Amino acid sequence: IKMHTNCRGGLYPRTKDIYRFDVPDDKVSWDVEYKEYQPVDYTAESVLQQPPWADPDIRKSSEPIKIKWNSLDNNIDRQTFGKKYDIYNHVPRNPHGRTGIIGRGLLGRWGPNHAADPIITRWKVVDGHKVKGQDGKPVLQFIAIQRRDTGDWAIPGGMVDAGELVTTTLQREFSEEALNALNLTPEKRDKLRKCLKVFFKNGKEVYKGYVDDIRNTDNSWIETVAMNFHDDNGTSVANLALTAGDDAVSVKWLDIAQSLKLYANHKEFMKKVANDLNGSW
Ligand code: RP5
Ligand code: MG
Ligand code: MG
Repeated sequence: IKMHTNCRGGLYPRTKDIYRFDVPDDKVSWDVEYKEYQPVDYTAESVLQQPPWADPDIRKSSEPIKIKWNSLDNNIDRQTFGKKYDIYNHVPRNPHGRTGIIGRGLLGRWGPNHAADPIITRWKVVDGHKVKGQDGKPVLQFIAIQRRDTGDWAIPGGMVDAGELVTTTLQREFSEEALNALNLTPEKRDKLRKCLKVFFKNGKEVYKGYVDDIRNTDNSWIETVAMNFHDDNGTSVANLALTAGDDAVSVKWLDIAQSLKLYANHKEFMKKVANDLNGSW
């Protein structure tokens, strides 16, 4: 298991005074004893108010709440892409180790919080010619958004709603964040959905698993399915007018290269895409 780094140390996102308990590299694994470990307990107010995307606070409830861990719990997918997670003190334990914080932080679900990441690519073309990178291979570009919460450039991904198909999440999040679909009239949104449907049919899986996200805690973490949708001849999605929407403040085509700096472990996904399409890295 690859060690997480983004969800360790420092101030927890969107708080002023919630600091993670320090977890040095050699104390990340639960298999290693860490006697001094005293993680802070934090769950954001927005989560405690229990919106539809959040679980109840099982540790504080008077009557027992039945949650089907490691399975499809009615509409909520509590399965992990990794090995089954353990339950300690009635709550799931992050399979990637300590984070210095217990509770759910900004995440709604105990255990895995499922997301989907649509990676839309095209070849970089200038004056009708494919641009080549230093390695002599053609340069790829992907549609990136700038996140409102951290300012980082990222894939326009989002959370899978309860009962939602991942294929739906991929297209919906892309439309909301990169095309500002939430600001369209219902008729126009419907038209857009039908147009995109064809393009979103041919996806290739790039990654499936744990995300090293700054919001992860000892009890809640993000897992994602990243899919690549490639416009090889630049005739469809490559020509879309991009407008940032929802939790994105900017959107643009970004060159895929080793020098990229992206949110969470999204750069890892880009390397895989460049490799799969034989593009420059
Ligand atoms: C990342 O956060 C995932 O890879 C996905 O891109 C995103 C989902 O969270 P929101 O964009 O909904 O905040 O961990
Ligand atoms: Mg979103
Ligand atoms: Mg998002």
